[in-house]
Amino acid sequence: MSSISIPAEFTLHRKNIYNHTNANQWIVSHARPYLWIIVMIIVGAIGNAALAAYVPVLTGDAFNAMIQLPPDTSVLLPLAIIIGVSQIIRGVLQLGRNFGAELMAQYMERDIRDELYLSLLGKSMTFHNLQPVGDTMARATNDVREVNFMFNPGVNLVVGSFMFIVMLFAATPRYHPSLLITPTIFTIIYFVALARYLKTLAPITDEVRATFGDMNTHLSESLDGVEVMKGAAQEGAEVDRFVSNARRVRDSFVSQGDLEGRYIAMLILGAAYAGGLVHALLLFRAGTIDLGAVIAYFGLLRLLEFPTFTSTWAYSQISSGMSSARRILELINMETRLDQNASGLTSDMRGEVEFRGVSFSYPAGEPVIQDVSFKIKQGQTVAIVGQTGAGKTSLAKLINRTYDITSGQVLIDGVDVREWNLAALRSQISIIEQDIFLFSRSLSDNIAFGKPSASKDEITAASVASQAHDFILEFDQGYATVVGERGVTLSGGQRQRIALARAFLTDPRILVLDDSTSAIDSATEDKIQRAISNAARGRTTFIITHRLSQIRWADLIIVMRKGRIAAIGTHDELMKTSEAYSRIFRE
Ligand code: M5T
Ligand code: MG
Repeated sequence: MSSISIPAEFTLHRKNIYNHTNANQWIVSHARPYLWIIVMIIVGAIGNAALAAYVPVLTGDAFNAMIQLPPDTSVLLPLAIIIGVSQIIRGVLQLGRNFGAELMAQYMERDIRDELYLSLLGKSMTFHNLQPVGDTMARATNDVREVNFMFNPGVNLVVGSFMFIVMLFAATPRYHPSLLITPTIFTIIYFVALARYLKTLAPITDEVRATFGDMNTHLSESLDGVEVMKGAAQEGAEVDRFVSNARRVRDSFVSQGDLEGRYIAMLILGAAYAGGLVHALLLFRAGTIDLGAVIAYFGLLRLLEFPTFTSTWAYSQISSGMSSARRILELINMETRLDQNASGLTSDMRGEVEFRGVSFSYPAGEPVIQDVSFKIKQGQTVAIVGQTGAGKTSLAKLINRTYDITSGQVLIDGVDVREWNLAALRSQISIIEQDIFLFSRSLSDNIAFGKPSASKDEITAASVASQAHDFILEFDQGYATVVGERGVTLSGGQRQRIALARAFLTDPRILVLDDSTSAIDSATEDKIQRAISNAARGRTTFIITHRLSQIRWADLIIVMRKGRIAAIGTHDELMKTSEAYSRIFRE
């Protein structure tokens, strides 16, 4: 149970992170810190069951006292008091058992959710690009919940009701050892039936959890793409797809219910009552036991009701919980290609970038970057141009190891990026993405995202430099305006300036600006232009752009075509040598 790092970009130093591939062991490891609660549950369950068995025993004694001649009524009051007091104590123990189980279930839910969340944050972009968000959400919410239910009511009732069987076995020999026959036969059939039931149940609960994940995937995708869907008037078709997914979830739930319904435990309970009573009466007729014993024994047999009743659904709760645990663990253990290289280089960057024969392809895809080589000095500004799909964005993402290259070398300050400590590498490189994501938090929080400790003045200064200050003040709430609330969404140009403000704050040595947005009015264009040249000052800057005004000023221009460098040089050189480049400017 040591805290071993799970395969992740960032080593997550936390307790409660386990290195397991087996879901049973994983759950046990998670339960181990709460041993004291388990003890509490077991003590509560034993006490509760023992006191439940005490009632029929006392009833039998009372009965015997009453039928003797003359009846001995003096024992009745003390017996009544003992029963009353014992049942109050039983209530307390039951409370302890239920409370312990609930506590445990909630602790487990929290720990597992923490572990899952941390592991998700630690995974590479390759993982996140391939893993559907809806399915991940289903695992992080519903499946984690199922693990909670597995402990309460699942394990709680299983432990509680098992103790009832134990107490039946403990109390019965008091009357006659042969009376154990019925409980023994019952228990054997009960566990055999249970084992078969659980075996058929496991694939069905797996199916229930999986179809639920699929439904969620579809739901989250259609909500993400709701604009596209409405634009194409495809609501009808999407609803149909959703309904068919929902039907599959329903079908799998129904087959689970069907199986639960056919479980024979209730039937064998009836048989046990009948068999046990006949047996006791035979012993009575033979004079082996007295009438009080018959009454007490029949009362004791009724202890089987609790395990029978709970077994129809408490075990399927555990089965669901284990299916969910397997799904969560599967997600946690999904491999990520990057490693954080904790012992790698952590020094301050100067910002020299070199590509040496770099090729790259997305997993199971065609190469999107092929044999790219170039070298950039510290502080230079580089423009990357080329048609859509030429690989500009992909190229930029190789610099901070969002993706790892397939072959060749990317060097920063002469050191292969894979030799750098990943956190050091990424914290000194800022990539402003093509579509800029803003969190549903205040504008100042969004700006300070990479540097939460930034003071108000720093945030304002960064916004002024990135030309965002003016439009931010136009909002009623200014910097406190929450994005995504009350209709506040930002335009592409505004988002870009927020992102630039972020970059000013973190002050990276290398800045990559993926600015493929084209049409912007000239006033804004001018502002963004000014913001960008502010940002480029004093650091190595890559600008991916279609804007001629930006290209012209670059120290170096890389023209990409189909993943390769079609031309490279300064504006003046390329105007002379590159037909493709000069054509851009003639159009
Ligand atoms: C280059 C493919 C894409 C294109 C090529 C992001 C991404 C891209 N691709 C994938 O297969 N998987 C991915 O996750 O790679 O794409 P790009 O680098 O995004 O091109 P670009 O930035 O030059 O284009 P644009 O439109 O942003 O100017 O074949 O299918
Ligand atoms: Mg792009």
